[in-house]
Amino acid sequence: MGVKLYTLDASPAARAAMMALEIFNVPFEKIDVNLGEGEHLTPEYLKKNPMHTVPVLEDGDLILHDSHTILTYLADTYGKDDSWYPKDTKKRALVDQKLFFDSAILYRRGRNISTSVIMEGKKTKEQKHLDLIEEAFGFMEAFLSRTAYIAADHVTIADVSALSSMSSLVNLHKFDEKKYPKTAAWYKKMKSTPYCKKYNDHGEKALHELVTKLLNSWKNPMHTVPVLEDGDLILHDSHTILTYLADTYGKDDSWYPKDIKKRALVDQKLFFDSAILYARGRNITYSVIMEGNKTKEQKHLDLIEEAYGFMEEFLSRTTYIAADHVTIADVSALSSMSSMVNLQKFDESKYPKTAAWYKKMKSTPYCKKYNDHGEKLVIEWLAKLLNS
Ligand SMILES: N[C@@H](CCC(=O)N[C@@H](CS)C(=O)NCC(=O)O)C(=O)O
Repeated sequence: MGVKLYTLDASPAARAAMMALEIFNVPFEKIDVNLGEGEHLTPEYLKKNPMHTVPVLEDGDLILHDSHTILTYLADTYGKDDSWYPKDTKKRALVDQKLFFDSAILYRRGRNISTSVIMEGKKTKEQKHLDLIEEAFGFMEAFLSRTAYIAADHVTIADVSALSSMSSLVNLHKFDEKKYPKTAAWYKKMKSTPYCKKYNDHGEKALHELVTKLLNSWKNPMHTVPVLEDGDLILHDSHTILTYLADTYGKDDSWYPKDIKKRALVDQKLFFDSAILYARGRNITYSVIMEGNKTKEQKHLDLIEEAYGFMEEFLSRTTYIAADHVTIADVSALSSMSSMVNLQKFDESKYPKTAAWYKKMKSTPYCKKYNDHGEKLVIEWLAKLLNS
């Protein structure tokens, strides 16, 4: 009867157990327990672990829950020597102390937040929970100022346990490397280990993505980026963000006029960007990236061609798309155009006014700083998918 581990990649406790199995070279059957589907609450699972947590280790007739116990058992049973978990009672006590520290402090303080967001549907991280994580970072720094690893001058199972918890904590609360230099160095070392790469990093990312998604779903029920937070105001939709920023932080009203008629012309072009320019580029990016289509549909390309025509018409009337000076409507159109020209050939001789406007807008410092890199990433991503 081989070793079985009931596990879940996103769980820090389960990741510690998987890393230990790897370290002690124990082949195991990985049985994923989907907590979201309630697989940990079935009568069979509760028989193995009345506390319905992952991980659970089965080794022959022994069934163990609690990752820390699993680590000590694996080290004692499968460790080639006692360096990971010393037999010397004093040295062992120091490792145990840090395992209990992980159980009660490091792991628990991360779980405060993940439980409140995932299980209780809380929409923000509570400050008191963040303060407790900050304090825990301080404890780590104090330990690592005394020994190179958290329980000794060499790596022990306590580091493996703390690593899985820390890797979740740093995603929940900013970890200031300058404030905690010893912990930062220890963390870097632990993160570079092969067992961490194999059994921690993927699950760490999965948990981080889940928590971020749940927190953002409150900020933006439409789950799009960008979302702007300015104090207690949360705004989604780039066009609204642009109007808000111009109204609130603009030195004068040239980017977004206060005069109702002039403003209406800018609004018109913002809606044009939202419904036509941006949407017609997204037709293609969505079909390739989200739906896995391997070619650009001709009807989508035709719609882009038509949109170029609209731009040319607007720019034959005014120098910029909503006025004779630059406005936020140009900024919005610039980001959409810079994606479209990579999707459908933009013929400069057919659209000379648009070509001149585009060149001018592309040479602005804000475009170079915040548009060009992202534009390039999307082109590369699409090219890869279309050629795959
Ligand atoms: N002290 C336990 C904590 C395990 C734990 O709470 N696991 C979480 C996932 S990280 C879990 O299974 N939660 C489901 C539940 O409590 O019902 C250990 O180290 O194994």
